[in-house]
Amino acid sequence: MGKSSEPARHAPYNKGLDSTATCAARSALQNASRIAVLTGAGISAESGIPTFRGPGGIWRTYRAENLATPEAFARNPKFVWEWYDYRRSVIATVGPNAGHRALAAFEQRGGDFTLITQNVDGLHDRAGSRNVLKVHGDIWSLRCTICGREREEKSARLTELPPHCRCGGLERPGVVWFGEALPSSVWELAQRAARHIDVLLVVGTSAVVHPVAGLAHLAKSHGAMVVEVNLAETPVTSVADYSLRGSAAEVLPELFA
Ligand code: BJW
Ligand code: ZN
Repeated sequence: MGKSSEPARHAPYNKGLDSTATCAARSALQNASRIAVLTGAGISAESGIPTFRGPGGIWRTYRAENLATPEAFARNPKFVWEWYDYRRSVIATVGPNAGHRALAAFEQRGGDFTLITQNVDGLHDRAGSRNVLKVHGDIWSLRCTICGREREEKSARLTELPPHCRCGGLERPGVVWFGEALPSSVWELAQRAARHIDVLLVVGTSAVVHPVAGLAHLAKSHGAMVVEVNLAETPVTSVADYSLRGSAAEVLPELFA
C-alpha cells in the first residue's frame, strides 16, 4: 500500500492505483452486502467507443439537437438512422475491456449486485454481465413508432434505412433521447437499488445528464458510501467518499482484485 497523509475515510483522491483511497474503497466493496455500480461512456472509452463530452466527445462533432431528440428523428429519420447505423458498425468492431470484465466477474461471485448503465453499446452484456439495467436503452434494439413492437437486431449494418416493422410502421432506435422519459420499470429498479445499497460505485460518467445524475446523491442521502472512478472531477466528486482518478480499465480490476 502506498503512503498517504490524508485520513482514509475522507481521502478525496487516489495517488496511484495502490493508494490508501484505492485500498479503502476495495475493502468497502469487499465488506459491503449490497453494491450498485453506475457506468457511463468512460468505461467503454478504452474499448474504442468515443464518449459524449470532453476531448474527442461525440457532442464536440455533432449537435445533440440534430441527432438525439425525438424532434430530430421526426424531421429526418433517415439522417438520424444513418448516424446510429454508423455507431452500431463501430461498436460491432470493438469488444469489452478489462473494466467491463471486472464488473462481470464480480457479479458472478454472487451477492446483491446491481449494474446500472447509461451506455447503449451492449459491452456489459458481451463481457458476461447479467441483469444490466440499461437506463438509456440499447442501440441493438429497434422499436416501432406505430405498434410499439420491440425487436433485437444485431447486424452491424441495417439493410434498410430507415428500417420498418412488419406492421409497416417506421422503427426507431431503442434508446432514450433528450426530453424522453427513461424506461419506467428499469428506472424504478435503479432508484430502488440506490436507496438500499451500502456502496455505490460510479464509473466513467460526467454525471450531467438527468435524472441519472441524481442517483449518486440519492444513494448518499440514503446512507451509501459513494466511490467514483473517473479521469476527471465531476459533480459526483463532491459527494464521493473516495474519488479514484484513473481509467476504468485500470482501476476496476484493482478494486475488485
Ligand atoms: C473515463 C475514461 C476512462 C473518459 N476511464 N473515466 C436543464 C437542467 C437539468 C436537466 C435538463 C435541463 N435541460 C434538459 C434537461 C433534461 C435532460 C438533461 O439532463 N440535460 C442535460 C444535459 C442538461 N435529460 C433528459 O432529457 C432525460 N430525460 C428526461 O429528463 O425526461 C424527463 C421526462 C419525464 C417524463 C416524461 C418525459 C420526459 C433523457 C436523457 C437521455 C440522454 N441520452 C443520451 C443519448 C443516448 C442514446 C445514444 O447513445 O445515442 O445518453 S445523451 C448521452 O449522455 C448518452 C449518455 O448515456 C449520457 C450521459 O453521458 P455519460 O455516459 O456521462 O458520458 P460523458 O461523455 O458525458 O462522460 C464521460 C465521462 O467519462 C467523463 O467524465 C470522462 O472524464 C470519463 N472518462 N474516459 C474512466 N477511460
Ligand atoms: Zn409495428
